[in-house]
Amino acid sequence: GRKWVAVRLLDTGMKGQTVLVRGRVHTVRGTGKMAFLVVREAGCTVQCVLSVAENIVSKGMVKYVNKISKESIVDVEGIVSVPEKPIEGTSQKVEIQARKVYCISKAAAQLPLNLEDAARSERDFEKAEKDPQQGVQFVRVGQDTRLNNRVLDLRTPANQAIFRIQSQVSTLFRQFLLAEDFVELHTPKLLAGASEGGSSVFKLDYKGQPACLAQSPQLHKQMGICADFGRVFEIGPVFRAENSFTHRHLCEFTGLDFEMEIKEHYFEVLDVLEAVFVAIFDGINEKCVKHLEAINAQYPFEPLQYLRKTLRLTFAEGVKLLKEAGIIVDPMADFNTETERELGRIVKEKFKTDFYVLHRYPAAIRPFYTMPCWDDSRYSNSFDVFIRGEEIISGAQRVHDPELLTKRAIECGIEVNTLSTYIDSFRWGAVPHGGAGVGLERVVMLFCALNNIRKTSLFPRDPQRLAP
Ligand code: ATP
Ligand code: AMO
Repeated sequence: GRKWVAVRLLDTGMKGQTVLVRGRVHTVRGTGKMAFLVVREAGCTVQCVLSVAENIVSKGMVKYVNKISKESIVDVEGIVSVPEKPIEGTSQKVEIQARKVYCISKAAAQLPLNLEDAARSERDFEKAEKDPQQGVQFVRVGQDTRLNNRVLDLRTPANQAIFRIQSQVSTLFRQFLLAEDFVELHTPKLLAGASEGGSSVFKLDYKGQPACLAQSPQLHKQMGICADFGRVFEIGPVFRAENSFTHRHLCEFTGLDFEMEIKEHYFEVLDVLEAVFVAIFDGINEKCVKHLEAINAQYPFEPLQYLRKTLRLTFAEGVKLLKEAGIIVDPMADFNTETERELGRIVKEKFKTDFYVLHRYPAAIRPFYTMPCWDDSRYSNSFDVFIRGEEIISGAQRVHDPELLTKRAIECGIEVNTLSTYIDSFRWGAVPHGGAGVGLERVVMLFCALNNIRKTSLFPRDPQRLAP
């Protein structure tokens, strides 16, 4: 019978048709005789016009619609029409000449943030400040107000787009790996000990036993390899009791992890990883055009530049590039955030890419499970991957010899007793293997050049935030 249409699907081809749409009251303005109701659904907007002329709707109906509070849910029945020029501030090219409006759920009259303000770009604010004659008063919505009222904040077009892109990233990751013969596993998140070093672990009581929240699926994804799954991956929560309050650290994030048998060289892991990411970037650019536009409208950014064949530099080459630019760093110590960014700028300039791999890190700055290089044990078969000079991925070949693994754990000051079942899995024969861990929120943040990881975390957890 009745034709329900999603707001985003309304187009000029439906001219003259009677449709039903459900959405939120984005804005409503009117006179005694007319009401202009902008209905929003999933970040897309359409104008619905109510007019008493020619007895299309009653005066009472216009009055009623003018009073519906913003963000209420309404059903609108009407005829699709095509205005001469697109209605400013709406995303769809059509209008609806409304016949009936039903309010399905009323929103509170006072909202903690104004959705129109929350969707404005920095450019809008600058324009309004330069041009006070216009008399428009925009209110900047601060990060805490947004995060405290995240459900409302998430309704903006840019936020809708961010999380739809995030969903694409994990979908593309999963699809690519499944096609490459990987198996999706789910590893435990309650563990007896730390997997990435003790300082950033959440401790808890497990029925009287000391326990931790998993800092990564590291140990169990490797045990999946020892259990003969050959190639495994997981998409799941990762917990880190980070102390630092930075733009790129969360206390809970989503890890995209994989682990695989290595036949000859850790470059086999990089081959898979780089192919996955080219597929992810291509996939977003192809499938998320509208979402990228919505993000750009609020947070303008340069599109990500990446090569068909990803650039691989050794850590030592990175040190050399920095030196040539006059930046002297300790060749055996990790780069700090500023140096990483600087190297990102140098690489972009020289190789025309925002996405690259740095490998063969000094062994001393990698986790205990990392395989040292066979030709020089001061270095390791490890890598980090960067977007715009910031780390999104860490990975390596792993030590699969139980004696060496025990020795490395002790040297790194890890409590070996909590690792005994992990180390034991290598005593029953273990194939050489390696893998990587990706931070999903960082991928989306850096793909879109956003300035804070809280923008790409649905309900962020940081050292000061445990709600909503
Ligand atoms: P990984 O755990 O793989 O290293 P990460 O991106 O979380 O991933 P960190 O180990 O936290 O990296 O830090 C990497 C580099 O960033 C370090 O060398 C450190 O110098 C720098 N860094 C970390 N935290 C901060 C901070 N709060 N402020 C400034 N720099 C930081
Ligand atoms: P690492 O500790 O580097 O490696 O973590 C892997 C990736 O996870 C992301 N990440 C974070 N994202 C948000 N907030 C944080 N606090 C945070 N910490 C890390 C980053 C990082 O590159 N077991 C190894 C991976 C492996 O070798 O397979 C590991 O956990 O994007």
